[in-house]
Amino acid sequence: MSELTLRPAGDITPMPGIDMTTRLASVTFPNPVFTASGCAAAGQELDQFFDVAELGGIVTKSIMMAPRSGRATPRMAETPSGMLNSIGLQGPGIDAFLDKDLSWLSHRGARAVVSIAGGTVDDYAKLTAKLRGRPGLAMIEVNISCPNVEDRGQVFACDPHASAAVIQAVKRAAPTGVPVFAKLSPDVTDIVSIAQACVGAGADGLSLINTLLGMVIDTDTLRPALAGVTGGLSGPAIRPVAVRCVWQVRQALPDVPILGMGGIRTGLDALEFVLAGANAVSVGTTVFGDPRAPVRVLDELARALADRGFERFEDAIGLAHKPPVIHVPEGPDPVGDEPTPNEHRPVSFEGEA
Ligand code: RRO
Repeated sequence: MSELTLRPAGDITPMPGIDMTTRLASVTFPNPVFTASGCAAAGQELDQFFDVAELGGIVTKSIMMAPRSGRATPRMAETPSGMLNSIGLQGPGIDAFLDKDLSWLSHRGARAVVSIAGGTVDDYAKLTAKLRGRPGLAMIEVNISCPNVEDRGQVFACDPHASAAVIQAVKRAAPTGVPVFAKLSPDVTDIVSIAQACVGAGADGLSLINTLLGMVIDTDTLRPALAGVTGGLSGPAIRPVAVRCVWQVRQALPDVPILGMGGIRTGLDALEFVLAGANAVSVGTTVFGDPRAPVRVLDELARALADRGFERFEDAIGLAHKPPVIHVPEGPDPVGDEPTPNEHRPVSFEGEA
């Protein structure tokens, strides 16, 4: 890894006796809570609310080669338990991002997960090449699933061959030791086949999920609420979809690291993703209402694990895929077919992975 300035886990807020470290491919992070791409730019705005280096990582807003103003306004609409966005990849372009944002994150001692987005395979390769040798770069998230593009054919993550072509190009250009994660869309018939194509092309891990394509019509104007007509749906409304995607991909690819996201508001929401198979989680939409949410979720997750008898975060990853463990106290064997009192007790897990 090139000049990576990672803070040691000891600098992080103490957890209640839990080892919160998590490994994503070749990189070990001090804890499993990250920001989500697009919800906190490059972290500067959040730094007034907490130390951005306290999180496992800061996932930056997807960056393209050139500066881009994005879609016309209005770009946001409220939805039941969620939000619709149609930002359209607004950003300063890779050169300004590297000079201003990535260097700031590195200076702050944060672990930067840089999200990249392109219109062509070549764009992705060029963006990746620009990231070589950059201090503070912990990981690359390859956004192949932005719903807010002119042409649905540009959503690489809707097609396994297109996804694989992007990932292969990024892997060829990526700095050694920096994991490459593919960010997938839930808007496909079979997310597992896309995940397999990405891993087959060299992805070191998967980010699950991007927003779902949605639409709101304003019943006063009688027209679409967003200027871009459709947008990406995020927030708690999509959490069960996201948990399902993490579950299915973990089932099919048991050894591939997953960064899970989609409507996480609390530590228990995060725990759901972890039990489904996420090795780490991103907290996104909820920061608009509660900018301290990522550190709060981290604290709540650590406490939730402690309350359930875990000593290591990693022991909880994918646990929901295992059969429940029923504890039967020692004593004389029950006679007959009647259930013993113990059989009515809640099932408990002893943190075994
Ligand atoms: O910028 C956006 O409109 C956007 C992106 Br890049 C994305 O990946 N997901 C989303 O909901 N919006």
